[in-house]
Amino acid sequence: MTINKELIEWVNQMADMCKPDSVYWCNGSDEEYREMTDQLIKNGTFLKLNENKRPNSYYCISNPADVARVEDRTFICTVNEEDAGPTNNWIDPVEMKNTLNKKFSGSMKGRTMYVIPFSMGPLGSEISHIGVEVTDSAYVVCNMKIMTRMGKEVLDVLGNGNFVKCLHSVGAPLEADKKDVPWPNNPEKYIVHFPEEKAIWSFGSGYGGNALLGKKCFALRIASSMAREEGWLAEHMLIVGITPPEGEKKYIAAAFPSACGKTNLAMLTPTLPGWKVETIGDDIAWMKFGKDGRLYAINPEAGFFGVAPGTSMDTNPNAILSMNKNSIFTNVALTSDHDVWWEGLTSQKPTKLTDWKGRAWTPESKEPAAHPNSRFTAPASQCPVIDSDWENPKGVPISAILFGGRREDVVPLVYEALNWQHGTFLGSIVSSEITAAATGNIGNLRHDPFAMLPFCGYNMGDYFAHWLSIGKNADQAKLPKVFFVNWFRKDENGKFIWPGYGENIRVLKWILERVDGKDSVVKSAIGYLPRKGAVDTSGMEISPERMDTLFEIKKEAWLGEVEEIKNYFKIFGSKLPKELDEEVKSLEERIKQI
Ligand code: TSX
Ligand code: MN
Repeated sequence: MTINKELIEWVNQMADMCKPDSVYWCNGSDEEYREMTDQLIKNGTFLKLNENKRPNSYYCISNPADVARVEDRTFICTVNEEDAGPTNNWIDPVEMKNTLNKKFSGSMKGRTMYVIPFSMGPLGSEISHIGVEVTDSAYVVCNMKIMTRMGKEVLDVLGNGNFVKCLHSVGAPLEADKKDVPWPNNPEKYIVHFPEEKAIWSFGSGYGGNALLGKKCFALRIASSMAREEGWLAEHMLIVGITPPEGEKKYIAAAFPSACGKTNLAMLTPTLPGWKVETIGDDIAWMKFGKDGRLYAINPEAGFFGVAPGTSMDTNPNAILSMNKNSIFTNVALTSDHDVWWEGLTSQKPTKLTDWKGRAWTPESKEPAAHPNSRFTAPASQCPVIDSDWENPKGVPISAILFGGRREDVVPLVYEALNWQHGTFLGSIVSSEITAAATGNIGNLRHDPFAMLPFCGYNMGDYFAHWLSIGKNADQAKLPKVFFVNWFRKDENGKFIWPGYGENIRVLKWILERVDGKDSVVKSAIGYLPRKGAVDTSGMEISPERMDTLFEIKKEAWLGEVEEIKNYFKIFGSKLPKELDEEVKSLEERIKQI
């Protein structure tokens, strides 16, 4: 199986603690996948979807108490509390290990412990890293098969090398002769990271980022901490290649908070004739400098774990086509002919459905048929616009980095940072208006620096400093240019001014022209704005006056924004890099001069 003594020893230790009935090493084969899905069907966890409509695809509903990431149960356990910082929950690692040793003791009784060797990133790429997840959930194994490169080949590449230790248990030991439930979990949940040990211990949840440990836990929280040590970047960013009608393809990376349509931008269907957008990834980017001094990015994942509601042939046809086979659906609604449905999939609601709680549903029902955080798990290789270089071990060179948020006022459609330091400042001030009632008061601003608030595995102040140092140590001419975008500005009647979606290619076009050095900007108090007429609106119904409102810089509103930023920056205390403090102050000075 493996020659890696440390791995064998660790698996033995975990089995001694968790006391599973058996230990199974996953090989990643299609045959193994079939055995797992058969078993999940037998257990009532999976339902096979209509083979004629959606081959080799499965339907699954979770326990209603286990439907999303649990940020208040997520911990960064560093020796020093300051290393976790003000945006993370911290507990002393020794104390946490004590607590968790008890939780995991016998937690896999009556179950199989699956050992999943996986690679984040193309096998053997210098930017990739290997993890091993041990889990008592076959649902996790099936999802990891789609979301990562998983199985035997990974052990060959690993050899005697290092790996990230990922321990997962749903925390529901099975008593002898007791029948299992379809979605075992534990009301007490712990999503725990030990960055100094490169280990993850996750207890009690079987859902998404809580349980598929390669994604948020490893590829963002642990990897961000590794990246800081080793001088690279692990970011919550999509990556796309953009090809002009008669021009060279360029790659950009973009970070947005949730509910801003990251997956939609990652698979954009451009409205401008002759333009092409191709997908490298929709969620995570690992970026390292190449020998030529440019920043190269890989997508560490192999699949999409996307929010289903709102995804349709209108909003994101390439996502819909990615999931037409070999996919898993969790907490969406089930149609009478055993296919899937969710709010926004079709304008006409089906007359009869089974909702995500397994109840009969009709359009008159009070609650949505699909859970708002319901998901599709689909292989990236099935995306019709997947980039030919998406598995290139070298990665793709990044020409521009975009930050953005959902802001109905104040923030223009697009502007460009003055330089890398100012770009780092723009990343640090990312914020979004809250759209989901569950997350807080609708309309309130939630600061989400670099869209990394729930995903930074160390002190966010040190993270800002890391971004600054990346810029200081690089060849300035080869650094990506930084931009800020906002698709969500509204007019005085509360209507979106910009049509968004495929029309966003017009903004991307301007960005690529800037990368090419085109003189299409005016300097403003907040950064470079497009010159009048520089954003291509040909064939689009939008008046020049309405375009102007998209770029309006309101003095009073921006002074309010500065106060908001200054106030937010206080939480970082002495960890706030002086450069960012200087950036707020000079922004304020420039606005006062308007
Ligand atoms: O994903 C979105 N994008 C990016 C697309 C590449 N959404 C959906 C956000 C929730 C996930 C958007 N919503 C975008 C957008 O650019 N813009 C908007 C706002 C909007 C919504 C509806 C319309 C226009 C703008 N409809 C009409 O104009 C008819
Ligand atoms: Mn994400």
